Amino acid sequence: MTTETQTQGTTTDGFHLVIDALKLNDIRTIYALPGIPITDFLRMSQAEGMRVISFRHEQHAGNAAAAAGFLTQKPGICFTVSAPGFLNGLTALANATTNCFPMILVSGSSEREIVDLQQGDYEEMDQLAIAKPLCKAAFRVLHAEDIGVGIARAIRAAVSGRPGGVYLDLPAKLFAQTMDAEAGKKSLIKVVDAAPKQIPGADAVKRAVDLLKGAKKPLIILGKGAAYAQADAEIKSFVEKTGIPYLPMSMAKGLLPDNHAQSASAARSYVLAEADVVMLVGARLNWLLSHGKGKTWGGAGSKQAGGQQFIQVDISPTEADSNVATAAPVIGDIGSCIAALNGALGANWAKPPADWTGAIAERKDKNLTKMAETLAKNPSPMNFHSALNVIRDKIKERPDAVLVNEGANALDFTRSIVDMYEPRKRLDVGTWGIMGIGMGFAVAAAVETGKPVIAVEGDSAFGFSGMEVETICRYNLPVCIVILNNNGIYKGTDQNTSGTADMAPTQFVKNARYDMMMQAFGGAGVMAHTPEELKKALDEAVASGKPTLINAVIDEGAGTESGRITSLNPAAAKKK
Ligand code: ADP
Ligand code: TPW
Ligand code: MG
Repeated sequence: MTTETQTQGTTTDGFHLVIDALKLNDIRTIYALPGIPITDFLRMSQAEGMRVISFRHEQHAGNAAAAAGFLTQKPGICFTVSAPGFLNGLTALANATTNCFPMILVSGSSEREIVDLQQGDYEEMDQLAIAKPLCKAAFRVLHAEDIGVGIARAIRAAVSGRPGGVYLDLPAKLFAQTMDAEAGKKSLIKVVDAAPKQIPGADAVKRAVDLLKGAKKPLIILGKGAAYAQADAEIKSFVEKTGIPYLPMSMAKGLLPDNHAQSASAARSYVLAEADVVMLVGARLNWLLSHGKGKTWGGAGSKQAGGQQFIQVDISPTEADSNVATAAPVIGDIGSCIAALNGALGANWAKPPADWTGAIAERKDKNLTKMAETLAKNPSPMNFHSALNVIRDKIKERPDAVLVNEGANALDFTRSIVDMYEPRKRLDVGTWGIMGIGMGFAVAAAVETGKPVIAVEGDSAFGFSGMEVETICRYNLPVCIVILNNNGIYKGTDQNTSGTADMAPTQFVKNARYDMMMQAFGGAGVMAHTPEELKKALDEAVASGKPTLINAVIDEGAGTESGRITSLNPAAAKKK
């Protein structure tokens, strides 16, 4: 091992033990931002053959690690410096945990003795205590001989059961500790079966199948847990064998192609209100599904249940009954659960009643025709629809490309207009609706998949991680950023009514040249005022793989307040 030769004969040190422990567990990429005490660690990692992707802000390194975790089922690794670097990474760690993405945030920390007596060390902070409530597990390693155990525990905690974020605290002193190289090697652990299968009980499977059998209006909802599980063939087989209409949640789009005959996306409000038995597969009944009750679900009032019976396929037993009663929980990993359900369907499964599937098809056809008419229009200035029609065509042509998406209107319109055809190709703002994931996710998507990445960004959303265009150029990643630029948050037409000179809080500099930001670092920056210009620039970007930013200027009055979630604004609630 080169490690041993570089560490003077027969001793090794904390730096190399961490590197070797990661490598032993097939972790080859580190997302990071250097500084004391991890600068040398990153240099050594690179020298030892790891890919080190160095960012301009820790939040984006953390978001990249989270996306890597979602895409690969291996924990994405993010390294930061102490206190401020750690805190900058913490948002990503918390967001990963919220979304059930496996990642490990590793932060260097200051001297324990000084931190605990609060004597004012360089970047002093009790990071472990702060991280704990925001992640799935948090560990600290104080001795070189415990590095193997520390990394193994972090990996297991991140990927087993419900995946999530893990914090690993590595004090500066640890890196320089030395120990006998042979003993060091022996202390490392190769994690065996990091995410063990969890097989559902036969009675739970039978209960679910019986419920589905009796349903007149069944519906399947696929969530990002189903996409994460990489049980694509089993899920496809279950959906097609049962003939049950399904709805994909945002990041489950493409798990089955969006143009699948059983997709009920274009009749979403109809199926949610009308279904009698709903099977959730890796999807929670949180705010994104109106908590399983209220008018969305056909309930009489905003808090009343619609009378659906729920089947919940999930790895977390405590997810059942979280919002409304779960009639049939099926607890296990999705691959094992769906395989068991497939096995229990039997040979003569009766497809859902034709009046249910027929009514859905009718609404779907109507809505798809309406959408096609809207997309065919070519207004001047360009609006969300005419710009996104170009992206829609591109993803159809290149279904292997990864689509990253954030914004308000820029998010909602993209989700409904741009069809996905392959699993795990759509990365977005997730459970929190968080802004700032854009460039971190785009970098990870390019690094982990090697495929073209198209990041469709609201102009505000882009600003949260915009400086990472330098990172994209530095690593020459095949990322094309398309900014749907409407001069502001939600729209560019708000006015300051106070009489002062300031702009309204949702407004940005008019006609901003985001394209020049990309040019500043050697990438291609292009203005697009029409769908034709957008198409030309996008074709070139994807064909060349060159880092590109397309500043797509759209009608500044086209959006709505908060996109689709206007009703969550307190002022809107007051009017109710
Ligand atoms: P969405 O936002 O797409 O509705 P959520 O993030 O709300 O999805 O839900 C994902 C669910 O998937 C979580 O409840 C999580 O426990 C579950 N999950 C994640 N991975 C697996 C897996 N491998 N097997 C079973 N359930 C999983
Ligand atoms: C970390 C609140 C939700 S959406 C959005 C903000 C600031 C930006 C919308 O403007 P954009 O899109 O991107 O230009 P468009 O097309 O509607 O004009 N801080 C965080 N997360 C969230 N969600 C916000 C603020 C928000
Ligand atoms: Mg905007």
